[in-house]
Amino acid sequence: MNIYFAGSIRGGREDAALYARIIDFLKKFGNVFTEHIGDAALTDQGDEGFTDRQIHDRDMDWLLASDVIVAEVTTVSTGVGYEIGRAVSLGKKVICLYREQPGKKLSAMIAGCPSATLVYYENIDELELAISGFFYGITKK
Ligand code: 6IA
Repeated sequence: MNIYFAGSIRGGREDAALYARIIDFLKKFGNVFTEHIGDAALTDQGDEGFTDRQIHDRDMDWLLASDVIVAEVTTVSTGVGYEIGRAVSLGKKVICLYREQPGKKLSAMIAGCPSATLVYYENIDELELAISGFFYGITKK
């Protein structure tokens, strides 16, 4: 099972430590292409030594090679939204993870997308349970 984890980079790195925990957990279920997204050293300003075009093309190759896209969508990110849209149109299995924020609402384009599974969670235990349930559901089919 190849897994693409999507989380905010230029949208803001407030949840980087949480991404790292999710990525660690996802490794129980398969190979995670995008481990760098949990890297605390990756800021919203760095460039990793790649051009934007190289980043885009590499990520699209990984997305194409993935069976499942897991997106943490609490921090608003144009790139994550784009990846979800591309994944849905490629017919990939998509799960979006969202922590409710006071005074903020998840984009209707994600909350209203019938092709993506949406999980609202409050803590890591709920998150891990939901991820396990999702993978159990797709592997027993
Ligand atoms: O719009 P955002 O930057 O928040 O988009 C984040 C999403 O786009 C992530 O899920 C990644 O898969 C992808 N992405 C965006 N930038 C990068 C990147 N380095 N490396 C890998 N994936 C990326 C760019 C470093 C940046 C700080 C300039």
